[in-house]
Amino acid sequence: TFDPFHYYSYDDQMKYLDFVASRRVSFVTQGIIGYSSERRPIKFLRIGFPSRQFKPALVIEAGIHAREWIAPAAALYAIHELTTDGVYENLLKTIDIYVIPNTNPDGYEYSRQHDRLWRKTRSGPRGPQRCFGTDGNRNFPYFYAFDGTSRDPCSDIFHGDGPLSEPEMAGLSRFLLAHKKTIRGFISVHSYGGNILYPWGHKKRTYPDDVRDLIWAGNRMAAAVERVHGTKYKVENSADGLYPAAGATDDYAKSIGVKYTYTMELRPTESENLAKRGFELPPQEIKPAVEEAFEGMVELAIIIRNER
Ligand code: 0X9
Ligand code: ZN
Repeated sequence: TFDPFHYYSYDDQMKYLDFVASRRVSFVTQGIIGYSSERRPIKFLRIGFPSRQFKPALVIEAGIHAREWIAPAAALYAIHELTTDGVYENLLKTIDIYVIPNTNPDGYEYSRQHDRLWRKTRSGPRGPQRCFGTDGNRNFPYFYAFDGTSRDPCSDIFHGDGPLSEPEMAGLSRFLLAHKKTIRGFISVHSYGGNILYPWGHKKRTYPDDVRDLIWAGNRMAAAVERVHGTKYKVENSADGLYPAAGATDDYAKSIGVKYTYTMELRPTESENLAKRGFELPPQEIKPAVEEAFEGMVELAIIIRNER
């Protein structure tokens, strides 16, 4: 049986998706956005009751950075709650939630088996030093390679051979374009820091026209997170608050017209981190971390539903 407060292998994550899809046939649909370099299928679930009326959609994408294990765990917890707790039934009659729990399966398994702090995909080798991997969150077409990225294939922020050079990212892009008419929200789940980051991310002091709406909704998400265990997430522009980094999923989603687009950096928060080891969030903390993150996601779903 599935324990949502455990770090699972990629195979076991996908087994859980298969299990949910087979058990809740009427309102859960499974799909594949594409295949990784090592040919692993990248699966997603669409959760929502069929409706004759227009339904907006929220997309939750996690795991693009291999070492951020709490991100796929949070996505699986969201699937678990949405498909087992009846309180979400009404919400799911008026909105569809797509969850892609792990967009970098090769990197994730490499982080589990060889190098805990691996970040990138596993394509390659490239260059004279025969280095592997591209930073998937630098591989998207909006202001590609503009700042905060590297052309060195050995760098942790290598942007790839060109926009969407990675099959995982090409798959995610195709998926977003195919559904862009319905997608109103997009959350890229990462760790760590305790932030809700809004666009644009490629350049400091550069914001979309509707940035006030994004800050407003981001503050509501942060308030929802805080109500669970008192954790204070910071709502900030990603370039101003962290650093400029071009070619990320959040900017790409915004650039194709998704209104409410965020990156969530889960626990540990920056202030806790001295004691808490960054990406290696201890298993005892999975539960509070995913519980609070989930409330932030639900809050955005409610906002989108109310604007329909
Ligand atoms: O650098 C990143 O890709 C993200 N931080 S992480 O520590 N998880 O690697 C932040 C991405 C924020 N979004 C943009 N800069 N567009
Ligand atoms: Zn990350």
